[in-house]
Amino acid sequence: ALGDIDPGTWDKIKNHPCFSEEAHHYFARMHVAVAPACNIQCNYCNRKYDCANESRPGVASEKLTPDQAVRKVIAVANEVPQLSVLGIAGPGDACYDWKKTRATFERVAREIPDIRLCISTNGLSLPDHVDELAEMNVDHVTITINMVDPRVGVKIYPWIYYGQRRHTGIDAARILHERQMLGLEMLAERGILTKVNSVMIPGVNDEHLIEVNKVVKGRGALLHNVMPLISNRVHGTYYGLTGQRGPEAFELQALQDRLEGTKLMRHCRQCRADAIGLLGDDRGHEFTLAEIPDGI
Ligand code: CLF
Ligand code: SF4
Repeated sequence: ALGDIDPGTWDKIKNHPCFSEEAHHYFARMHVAVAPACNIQCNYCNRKYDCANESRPGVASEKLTPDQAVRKVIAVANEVPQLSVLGIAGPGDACYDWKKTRATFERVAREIPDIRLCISTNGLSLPDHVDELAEMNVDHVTITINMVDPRVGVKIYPWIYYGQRRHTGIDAARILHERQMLGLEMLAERGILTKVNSVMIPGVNDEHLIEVNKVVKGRGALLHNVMPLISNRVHGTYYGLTGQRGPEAFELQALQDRLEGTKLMRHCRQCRADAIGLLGDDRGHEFTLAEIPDGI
């Protein structure tokens, strides 16, 4: 499936478990939850999981300072030989909570120069930091793009915070869309590999994701990962977008089969913002801060 990927790109993805399906059997990623703040509101968010920007009720992540994160990355690198990628994927937005993201990447790169750096963002603040990402050798970026039409966006995003104030309605969705498109183009210009994650929300953006797929391909995205909205019933109500159900597996697959633009990622495990290990084999519980010695 990756036959038409050029050798330079292949070299960058061959040990990234999300960007290469082959790699996910052999290479591990870890997330550090250093970025709790977010600048938009997704109707489905509960800040427990990310990359995904998806919603799955669960146990809260341990939020780390950059120093704690560096200690944790070193401890994990010593225990998990397959570790190849450090990702920052929330639990808020890694580009909005930029100081902590930047400090973490800089310190980790100093300690472990060969680890690949990866970031996941909603895209609103991304254009402000693309040059710094390039300087820090962050070569994998994921943007969560759920629409390319603000009329769809208004059903997903009640507000955004941008330019020192809150925007709502069509205005909010339009600004977010423009910033996401600008971010995509800036990454492509700099040769930073970009994946688009989309949350499939039945009745809201399911058909529309066909258009999203075409548009993001046109703007240089390497991969498109369509994930199901996870909408568990909690206390009798669905936890999704305004009580929205998630898609059935067959609905997700039927949509994926219709996407003909950019290449699809189909092995996503919708990781927690503090996941560690091979995809689908989360070892995060083995590395709580309490168990990491101060001295390292
Ligand atoms: Fe993490 Fe995301 Fe980087 Fe991967 S996860 S920041 S690109 S290193 Fe991967 Fe997890 Fe799916 Fe994300 S399986 S939720 S796509
Ligand atoms: Fe939640 Fe992520 Fe949306 Fe921010 S971008 S509101 S953290 S799902």
